[in-house]
Amino acid sequence: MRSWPAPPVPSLPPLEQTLEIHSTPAGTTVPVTSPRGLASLYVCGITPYDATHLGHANTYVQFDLLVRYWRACGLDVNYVQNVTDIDDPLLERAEATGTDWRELAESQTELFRSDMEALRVIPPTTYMGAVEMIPGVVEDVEKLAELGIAYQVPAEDAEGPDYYFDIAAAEDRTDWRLGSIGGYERPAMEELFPERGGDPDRPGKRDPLDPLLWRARRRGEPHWDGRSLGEGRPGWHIECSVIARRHLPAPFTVQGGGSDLRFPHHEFSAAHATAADETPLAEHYVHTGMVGLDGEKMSKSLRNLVLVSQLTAAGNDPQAIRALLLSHHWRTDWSFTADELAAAETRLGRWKQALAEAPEDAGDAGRPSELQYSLMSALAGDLNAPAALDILDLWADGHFARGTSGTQARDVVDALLGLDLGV
Ligand code: 5CA
Ligand code: ZN
Repeated sequence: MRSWPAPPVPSLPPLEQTLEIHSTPAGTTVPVTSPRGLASLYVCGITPYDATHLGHANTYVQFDLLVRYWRACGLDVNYVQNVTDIDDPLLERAEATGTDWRELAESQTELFRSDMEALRVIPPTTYMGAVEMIPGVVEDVEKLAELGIAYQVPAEDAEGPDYYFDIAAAEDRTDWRLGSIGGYERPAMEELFPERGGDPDRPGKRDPLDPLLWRARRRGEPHWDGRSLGEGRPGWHIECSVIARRHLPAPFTVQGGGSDLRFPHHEFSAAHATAADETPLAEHYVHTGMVGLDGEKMSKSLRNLVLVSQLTAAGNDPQAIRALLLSHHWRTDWSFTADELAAAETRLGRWKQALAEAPEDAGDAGRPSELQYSLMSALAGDLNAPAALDILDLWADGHFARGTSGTQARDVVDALLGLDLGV
């Protein structure tokens, strides 16, 4: 699938740095290593039935920070992102609005692309829709069925059976354990499962938490050839498991998404992968905080969305939106306020002003500037963007004047934080 145009990223003088990041299964901050100069990332993409809200934007801007940091460390970054372009919520919205589901998905994906471009988010190396990956999903579900880790559940309203993942069988035969990725205890998982697309009460399941792998063709629903599985469409978690494993090394470095994906999504994507390949899906699982409005999580179902496109249409500078997002640590939950956006705009203005007044010194361009050292050390410790922005405030107050020229400052702020202070 087509992604979006890449923003220009200035190259910086090489400065090797370490990285520590908070990984959910570890429950703490852990060192991230990238042997052979390669780093690999999968971030769960949108379900395109509504446009980009600030929560989505936050997730992708925060992972953009990771991509930019890795690149500044001289690493090659292989980044994959999916689009869940076939799933229940998309079909329900299409039905409710009398739209063709494909048109809905395409129009909302297009809006997402333009929002990402406006926010100067570096596009993934591979951008892939679930629909494009259906043959791979079929292959993996067939494999899981052969291994005895997937089983059939008869579906009254379909000609063939649905396929479910057998948690107990997977625990028996692999190193994966329920809860080992998302870090939840069983009671919490039982509460979250039905809230996040699960069907605990479906008759015929071996464990109420067993997730759907393949849904048999229903009347009026889109369907694809499933070979021995029969016609149907993919479950949600297997989609990301397959897309990631077909495009990234196993295990890849970081699996990312919002904290709402800790369970069931990342728990089961990882379980499916381990069951199919006997290899963990990823080394680290990184979950961004939830952005809310008036104390509630911003979500399509609650209809309390602040859309990036609305903010920009109302005249807000996308760079101020980006600065607002980065002023919150990626791991914290927070709520949007117009006052904070206005404050971010003022702060951005100060940085631009400082750049316009910064001295030029062409002689030192080949060496890392003082500002580059400081920003990269802030990011090395759990990608601390708020600390990086505080450093920019200090720079604007003249603290790095001797060790950093205007050109160096502009390049380093652009390359690491994705903010172009020159315009
Ligand atoms: N398509 C699936 C992932 S495979 C999905 O969750 N789509 S989504 O459109 O609902 O969300 C897209 C991304 O934004 C996910 O990584 C999700 O965790 C994140 N996200 C959703 N709502 C918020 C929010 N309120 N705050 C922060 N991140 C959010
Ligand atoms: Zn996903």
